[in-house]
Amino acid sequence: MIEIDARPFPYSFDLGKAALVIIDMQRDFIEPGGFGESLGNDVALLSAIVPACQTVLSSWRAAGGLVVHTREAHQPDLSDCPPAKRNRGNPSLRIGDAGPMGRILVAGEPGSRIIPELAPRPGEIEIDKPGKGAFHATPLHNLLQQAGVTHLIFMGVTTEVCVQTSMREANDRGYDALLLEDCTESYFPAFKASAIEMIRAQGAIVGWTASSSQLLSRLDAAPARLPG
Ligand code: C5J
Repeated sequence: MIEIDARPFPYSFDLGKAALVIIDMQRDFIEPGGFGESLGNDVALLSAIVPACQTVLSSWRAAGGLVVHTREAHQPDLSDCPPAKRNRGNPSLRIGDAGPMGRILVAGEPGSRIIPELAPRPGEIEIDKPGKGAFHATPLHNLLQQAGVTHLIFMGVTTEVCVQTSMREANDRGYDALLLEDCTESYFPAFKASAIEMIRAQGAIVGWTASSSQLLSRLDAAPARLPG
């Protein structure tokens, strides 16, 4: 059992029943010249977390933990993108339109790929999700149940949109979820701060938060888990 000095109180998990969930670290949100930047966002805020995410991913893999990567990506025919989603946001650059890195938020397009620094490896779970939450209209819950997972450790972007939504969905499905504060970011720093407060308020109503160093110090001391 690994115990982390998290907030609002310690978070304990068994590595064999936990997964590291990396939300939407895709080129269109993180890289200069992508969709996020074309909307006027400062993507440097988001790319600043990449080294911390890499360190956690590398240690998690070395410890033998399960990894889940998500992408916010729709089918090419947009059959999984309801008008309520497509018609909002930026009216001049909508989901499915040609963007700077291919069709925006469409599966398989260059902009929808995970950034190379965090590229998925064979055996890791990859989820294309049509919603903000990682569980909505995806096989994620079934896959985690089959693997006996009870605890989820979250990283990724953006804190108040897809990360927080996924953590709320996880809580509703019975998972204990922890967010690594320095491994998540928003285009709006005040929204990140508020989301973190909301997650851990009222006795971890959504989940726990901690720094990556708090996880790493425990993970590096834990015996590596053998696959299978
Ligand atoms: C994510 C978004 N991934 N902000 N999407 O948070 O639209």
